[in-house]
Order: sequence, then structure tokens, then C-alpha cells
Amino acid sequence: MKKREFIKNGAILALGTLVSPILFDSCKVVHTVPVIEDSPTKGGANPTAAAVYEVPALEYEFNALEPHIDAMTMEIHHDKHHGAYVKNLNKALEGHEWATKGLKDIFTLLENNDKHNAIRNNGGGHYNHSLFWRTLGPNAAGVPSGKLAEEINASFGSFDNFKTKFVEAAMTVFGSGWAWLSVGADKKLFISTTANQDNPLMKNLVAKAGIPVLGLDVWEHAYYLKYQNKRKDYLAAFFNVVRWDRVAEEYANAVK
Ligand code: MN3
Repeated sequence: MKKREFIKNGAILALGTLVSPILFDSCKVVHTVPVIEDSPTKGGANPTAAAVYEVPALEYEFNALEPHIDAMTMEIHHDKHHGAYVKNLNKALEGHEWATKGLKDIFTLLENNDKHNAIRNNGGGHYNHSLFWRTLGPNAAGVPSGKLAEEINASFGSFDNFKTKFVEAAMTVFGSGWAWLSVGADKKLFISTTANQDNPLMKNLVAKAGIPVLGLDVWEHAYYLKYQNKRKDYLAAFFNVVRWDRVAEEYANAVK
């Protein structure tokens, strides 16, 4: 399928989700919709079938986030890096006892040992990047509104304070990892970081568990072509492409 058709179908399906979640669930090309893929795209009708995940199509062109995130970084990051996580996740789940479970369930089962490293790293890689692409977009510069804005103000004092704290956290990630804004069990927002492709849903692996609503990839592959060692410049640029309307959707689901 050509990219333009992909986008068109994605838009139609995205519209479909607004009016009919059932239609959406039964649609066979569900993976072209940029939602976070928690469950396998195959195996629904046959629960013993192996999970097969797919990289979600971007809703925007690779160059759409310029000058903040460059086209080549986006293309390599989405097609090659995310592509590899998905390929390796499918391989790791083949014949595995967890093959028919959704990723969110799998995340809660992970323990701090080396037993499931391939699923941990590649499952996290798939989930984290799916959230990342979904909460980015062109012409998105702005501030949160509504309940999310109120909660950010209540938790961090102001949106500017939140950004400062989020950037500080992202700067402390040594090597590869992520910075997160999540909703905890108490329904309050908190900032945290994880190493590698771990995320706050992996409750046995993190200091504080929660449901992530915004993730920032601070692996060098996310920024090195444009920013080299200047991670802080990348972090500042990131806020120009955050879709707060999408973060608000994730937040609304997390506090349900
Ligand atoms: Mn990445």
C-alpha cells in the first residue's frame, strides 16, 4: 500500500473510532491506525495463534517535524529501529507461553532477571515508540488544556515548572532510556525515567509504577544526527512537537 493510501485509510479509521469502537475492533487493517498496539494483530479469532505485531504507520511525513526533529532521524528511527523491535518481538513471542497475552499484561509479569530480556526490550521498544509517534505532530506547539492542564499545575506548580522538571529528569538518564509523565495508582501525575526500553507499566522493574501518558526517547538514535551530544537542545525542541491533545486522551484513559 502506498503511503498516501496508508494515511487516507488511517484517517478514515481514526474517524471511525470516534463513532464506532466496534467497527474499529473488527477492522482487519487496524495496524495502520496510529494507536498503541497492545494486543497482537493476529490471533484474535484463534487465541492459540502466535502474536504478530506491526509497526504503526506515522500520521505525518518524515519531514513534518522539522526543524525540531529531522526527516532522516524520523525515517531511520521509525522504519529501522522500531521495525527491528517489532521483528524481534514477534520472534521472541513465537511459541512462547506469553504469545497470546497483550503487551500490558506481559509488562506486569516481567521480573528483574534475564529470563525474558528479548520480550522486555523489544516489547518495551514497540510500546514506547508507538506512544511516542502518537503524541508527536507538526504545528503542535502549545500547552495542555482542560483537566490535564489543571493536574499539571496541581502536581508541578505550573506548566513551565513541569517542563523544567521533565527536562531535568531526561538529562539524568545515563546512556539510553526514556523520561515519562505518568499517572500513578493514586491517579496523580509523576515524572520518572527508565533505562533501555523499560517503561512504568513494568511494575516489578521500576521504582514507581504508573500508566505513561507522555514518553520522551532519549536514546542517542532519537537525536544524534541533528543534535550530536547536545541532548538538552533536543529536549527543548521536543516541546515544539508534542501533541497535548493526544497526551490529554492518554491521561483521560489512564484516570478512568
Ligand atoms: Mn527510539
